[in-house]
Amino acid sequence: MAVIVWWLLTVVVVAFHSASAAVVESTWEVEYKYWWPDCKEGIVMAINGQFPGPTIDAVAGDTVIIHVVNKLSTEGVVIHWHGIRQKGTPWADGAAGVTQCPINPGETFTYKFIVDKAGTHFYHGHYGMQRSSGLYGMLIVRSPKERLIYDGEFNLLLSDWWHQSIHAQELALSSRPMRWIGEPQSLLINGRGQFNCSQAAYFNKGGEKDVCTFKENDQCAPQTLRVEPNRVYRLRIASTTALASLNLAVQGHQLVVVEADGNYVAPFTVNDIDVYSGETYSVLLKTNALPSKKYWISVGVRGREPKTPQALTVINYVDATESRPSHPPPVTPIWNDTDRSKSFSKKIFAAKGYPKPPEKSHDQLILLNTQNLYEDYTKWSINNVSLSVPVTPYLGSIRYGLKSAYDLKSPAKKLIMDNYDIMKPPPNPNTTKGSGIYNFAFGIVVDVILQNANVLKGVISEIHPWHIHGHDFWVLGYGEGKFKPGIDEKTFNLKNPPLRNTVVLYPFGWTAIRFVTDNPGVWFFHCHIEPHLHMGMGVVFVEGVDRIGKMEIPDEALGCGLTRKWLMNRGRP
Ligand SMILES: [Cu+2]
Repeated sequence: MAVIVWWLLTVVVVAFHSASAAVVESTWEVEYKYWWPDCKEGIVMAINGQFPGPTIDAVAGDTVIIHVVNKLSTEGVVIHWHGIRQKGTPWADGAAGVTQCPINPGETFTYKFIVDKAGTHFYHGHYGMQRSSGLYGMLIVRSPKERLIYDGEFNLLLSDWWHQSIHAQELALSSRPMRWIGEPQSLLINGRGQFNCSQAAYFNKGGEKDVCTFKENDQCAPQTLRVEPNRVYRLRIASTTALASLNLAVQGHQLVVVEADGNYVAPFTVNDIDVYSGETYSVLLKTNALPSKKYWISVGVRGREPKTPQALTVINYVDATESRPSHPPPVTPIWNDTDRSKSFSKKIFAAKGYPKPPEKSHDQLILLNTQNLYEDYTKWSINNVSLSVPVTPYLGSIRYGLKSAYDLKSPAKKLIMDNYDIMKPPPNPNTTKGSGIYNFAFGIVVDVILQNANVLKGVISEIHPWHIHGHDFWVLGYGEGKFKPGIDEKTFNLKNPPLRNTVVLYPFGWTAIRFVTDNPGVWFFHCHIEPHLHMGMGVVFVEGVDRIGKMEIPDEALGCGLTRKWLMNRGRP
């Protein structure tokens, strides 16, 4: 009987896979290259000589195989597939120190994983601050049965750019006292921006003299998006910024938001869209404006006082007779209008047909986000633990039971909140360092309440977009001030909360999410602002320790730290 069941299962699985699944395979050489991302020479981390890296275009169910060759002469590298859940392949998640060792210079590591679900995603470096050096690209997973109807599509990968190298930035942030890296010099759309000049200078006080002088083939020249009138285009938007929260608007056009972080949402129409680092959106744009004109796409900074000019590119109707848009670009909504941002976040609901979250959770974490000092170094802490990622990847130390590889002690599940005033600087600024590990049994429902607070000095609370690896979570709600356990749970949206992998934590407020621990592995959960993560703003979720203990993890993922030693001796003392 058991044999027959096994045989039936095999037939079903094989039939399912052979119907559509393909293999998308490439070899990528990662190396530094001189580039002109914003019309000024800089150094980018390029893939196969391209910046941004190549777009992965796959269909749900496909297997993606990427052989990453590290051609950086003196540093390791990894690549994280942002939004891909890595079911059954946690070692392919590409988070250095969490799921694998950095790939050594000259060596190759093969990422092999199934893209199980359609969506707009991206990939990026996840070692030190390498994302900020330009190691990123789009990752599109198509649905074999797309439910949206549109005539064409464009990818808009948004990033921010500094003229200072990431090594100088890392040193600045890790110095005592900390030296702040400042706001980015430029914003980039698909790796292209303009420093010190404006495409829209005709409308500025400076007039013609501030006009950009790039030539069509320059690396900083914006792509113009050529569209036909009266069609529907899907804009796939992803933000991989290191710091900036963004707002995107298309002049003269409304946007219908249809997808967030790889999940369809109930469609709603807006004039502009907020995008935080780590988020992706699809919006539908109907080309129903006057076809004789050209229109700006503008991207500007929100949430921090902007010191970086808007990034601009142009929508070009095929019949346009203008040489350039005849009106100035849309003005980015004022940076500190947080209510406007919140009202946008609160418009996002799951599309029809998405699973509702479980009614109740088995476990709850309340994670207090604070800025602190550790021996006078500036740090970010979660429940008074600033994350310090160990040399040996957690996934390996847990697989092989190497308990000395990391700090086994979990941070508190909730910090005593009663006497902590989130509206004021911490009374005791000092924090501790640790591995930030929370252990969960397989198959339970976990709520996480992210609680924001005031920073070290002044009356300031920053925006933190939190991103989870290995999962989507339901966004159950946002609130002002301090979360009230036992009371605020009653406000949770359990009817149609959106499924996402990144969610924003607003200043002086809280954000609640729920997820199911259905993916054995070790999953990073962290602020997607690169300097904040560098300064310890993250935790690590371990799911199903017993199942991790039985995994066949490729040795190549673990050739460092105590796992290297273990593998050399295969556990013999
Ligand atoms: Cu942050």
